[in-house]
Amino acid sequence: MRIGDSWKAGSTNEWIESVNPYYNKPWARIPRGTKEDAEAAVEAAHAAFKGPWAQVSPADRGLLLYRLAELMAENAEYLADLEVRDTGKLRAEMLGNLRYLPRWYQYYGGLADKIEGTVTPIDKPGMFHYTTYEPLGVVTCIVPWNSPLLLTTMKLAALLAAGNTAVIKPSEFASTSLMAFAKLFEEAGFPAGVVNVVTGYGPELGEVLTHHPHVKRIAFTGGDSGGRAVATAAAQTFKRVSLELGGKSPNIVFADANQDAAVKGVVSGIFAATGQSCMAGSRLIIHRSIHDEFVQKLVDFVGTATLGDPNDSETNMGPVSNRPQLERVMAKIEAAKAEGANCIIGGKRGSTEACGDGLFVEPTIFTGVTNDMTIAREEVFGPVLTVIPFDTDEEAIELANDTLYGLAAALWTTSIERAVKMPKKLEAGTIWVNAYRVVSYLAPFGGVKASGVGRENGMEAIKEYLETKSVFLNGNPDVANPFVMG
Ligand code: TXE
Repeated sequence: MRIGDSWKAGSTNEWIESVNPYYNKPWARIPRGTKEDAEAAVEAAHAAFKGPWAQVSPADRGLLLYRLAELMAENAEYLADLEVRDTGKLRAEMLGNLRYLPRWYQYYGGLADKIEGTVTPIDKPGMFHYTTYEPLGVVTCIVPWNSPLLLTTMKLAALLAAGNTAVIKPSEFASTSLMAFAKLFEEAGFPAGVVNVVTGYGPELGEVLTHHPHVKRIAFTGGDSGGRAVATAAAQTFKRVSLELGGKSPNIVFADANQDAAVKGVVSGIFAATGQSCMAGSRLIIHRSIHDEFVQKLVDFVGTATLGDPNDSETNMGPVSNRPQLERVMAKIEAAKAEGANCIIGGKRGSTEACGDGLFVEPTIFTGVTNDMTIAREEVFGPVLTVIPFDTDEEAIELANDTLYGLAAALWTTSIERAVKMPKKLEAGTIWVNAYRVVSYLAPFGGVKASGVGRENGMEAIKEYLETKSVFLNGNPDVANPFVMG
């Protein structure tokens, strides 16, 4: 683990095996950090915040972030390789991510010296008023296993540009890329303690990372139950929190859609990354008049998807990332069958030769689904699509919004009228029209309802890591009536 200026095993010298889900074999071991280790990391981050990091000017913070971006680009292949081994996700996707992620550090590096306060036209005679934006202090980043570096970067670039320090807690299932990434901060010239990485189990480390008085903010991405635990803990000491908790996102296909493009959009929404994406388009909401034709096209397309080695450029879908997740996905598939949904493709463990001993699940589609079935309500976080027909635009919106979640939604249409009207009616943080699974460092990302609170990416994300200070200067020689508010 990276704590302050040193590399440490856990204080009890216990280790957690990291399993490569393609071979279904351990390939690395990571320290099982303890509460004492988490405490040391928070102290190191706090010391850096009060000490050397506070001495670095905003412009120089920006230069450090640019240097980090260069190092990340130079190490893209290596970091992508670690993520593929830990998560089983396609090398093509992880390397694509790694080549894009430096943009976040460049963008926020550029913003670091543009955090300007305001002068207020204050309504108090003889007074002058201004605001400044100040960093918060130590920020805890708690991230899941599906895209460790992407989901960390969406927090870290903005929080560092704003002048905070960080303790990162990767998932116990996928820690190695963040440990390797931590090395680059030293090389880039960041003072020790600005970025710390502690590994281990969430609830154990969470007792410090979400409670410690020096932690001023928590940025969390993960499942509902982890998110609820973190938010509850944060409430005890009134820490600021952002939560990105996944979803049950609707992908709506209208009768006037370009069907071939929509088929690809639906596939990218739910089968890319083997469905292990917070923004997965897991509910296809489709106009009844094209239901049969579209579903047939989808089955034909999905039927040709190749499961196998994530390093092979011919592979379309890798394994599920870890055994507990595999078991959750299979249990949800069985429950959907028992509930009466009609499994028209997939529904089983992947068993081709290329799947070997890997944790594969076949791409699975259920028709005959109603929106009240469990399979249409709970996040599966796997390659499982439910198909729900609609008759009118109003019904499509009603079905799309009839969910606890609200991370993303997409619509496929050639009607400019629908393209303009529908986004206003959809309850989701991100809307795509004739696209799916597009993310940019420039575009705010986050959810509504049970998909969470707060936004990452884009200009406004930097404010998530800043405190506004309001300063009144009294130019009057005296104080007016002291018993009445000024
Ligand atoms: O997530 P967890 P898991 C969903 C998906 C999946 C389910 C569970 O449906 O099936 O969540 O996945 C840390 N205090 N998503 O178990 O537990 C944990 O160690 C502090 C959606 O992997 O939420 C890890 O680092 N930390 C999602 C991180 O939280 C705690 C991505 C996320 O783990 C903690 C992944 C605690 N009490 C899964 N409990 C998305 N939004 O993209 C856990 N953690």
